[in-house]
Amino acid sequence: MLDKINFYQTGSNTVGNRLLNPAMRSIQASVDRPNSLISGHRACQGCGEALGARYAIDAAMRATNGQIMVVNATGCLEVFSTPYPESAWRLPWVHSLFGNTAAVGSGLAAAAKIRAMKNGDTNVPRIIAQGGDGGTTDIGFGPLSGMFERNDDVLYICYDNEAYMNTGVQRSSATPPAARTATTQLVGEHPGADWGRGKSVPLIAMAHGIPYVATATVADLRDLEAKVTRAMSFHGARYIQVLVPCPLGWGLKSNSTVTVARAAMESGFFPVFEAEYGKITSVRKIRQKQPVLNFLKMQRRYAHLTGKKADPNVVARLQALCDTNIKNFGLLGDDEPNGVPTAIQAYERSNRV
Ligand SMILES: Cc1ncc(C[n+]2csc(CCOP(=O)(O)OP(=O)(O)O)c2C)c(N)n1
Ligand code: SF4
Ligand SMILES: [Mg+2]
Repeated sequence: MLDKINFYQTGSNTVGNRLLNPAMRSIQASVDRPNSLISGHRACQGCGEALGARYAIDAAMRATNGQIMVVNATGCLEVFSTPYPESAWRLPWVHSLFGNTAAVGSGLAAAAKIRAMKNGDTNVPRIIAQGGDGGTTDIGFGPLSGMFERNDDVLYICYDNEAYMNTGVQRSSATPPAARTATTQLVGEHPGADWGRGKSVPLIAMAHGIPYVATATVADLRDLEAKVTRAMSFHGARYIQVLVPCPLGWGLKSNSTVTVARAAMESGFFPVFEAEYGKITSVRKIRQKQPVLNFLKMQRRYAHLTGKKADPNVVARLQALCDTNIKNFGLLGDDEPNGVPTAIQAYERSNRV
């Protein structure tokens, strides 16, 4: 008897899957894809930020019929894509300072609206502001909170690689505990980044009550595309934080960017969810639960936790953070979020001696 042929790809959401119904295909599977961020830029091989930005901005272009203007904070994304006088962007794109991206986005949104009103034009360009975690969670945080509070019509995308990569891997308020960076060395009682510090900007964004907040990773690019598309269906302030592993800063093999992002998601290290007007509306469930050790083992920034001299208590502490995320966000099975999820930092702070 002949073996049954299984077209495994037919029902999968594999990026580039041309066997799917056209309406369900990734924009990258289409010959008409906008190619907003074109090849030839100078990102490192395997850069998660380049991958995330390409998918996010192409999805926004599709959702708005190409009516997008982008403001970009200083950081790797700006430096590798736009070494003056060249640029790999193929859409209207403005370089801002490191800390004022959200403010420039707010100004552009107001200008676009007024210009359209004056001209009787109904086709108002939509604005996206984007930057790294340092530019977003630290230096640009004030303008970002202002943009949220005024409900300015801007989608802000933070590409979170958990440190200031462009200037040599310094710690940001998105750097997770125990990670080695240039400014959190392996010294003292608790080597690497401090415990009980940092902040969750997605949860802070939710507390502003803005129309849309989401997290995503480059391990699920269809999910990222869907979230950007959903974000563009709202007016007002919106925020998406995308986990984008950085081979250089995390000490990864350049072909493991997606694998490590998946481990972050499947261990509960980086909870993936979306929220509307301050309430969680969906959670991307863990499909194949992984221990946090899988995530740690792939990265040299965590080599001190996986070698012979590793302290198992530190790994257990990181596992406890993941378990707290799993519980708080309801990441497993039919579990519901546990009331208003709290940041993992709250767990650590409340357990401090
Ligand atoms: C006011 C100011 N301070 C410092 C810098 C130097 N600087 C440029 S990019 C950067 C780090 C960017 O980190 P992040 O926002 O996380 O983006 P990444 O490079 O990691 O993608 C720093 C510190 C600057 N350009 N402006
Ligand atoms: S340092 Fe990291 S974020 Fe910057 S271009 Fe290289 S891989 Fe991308
Ligand atoms: Mg960064």
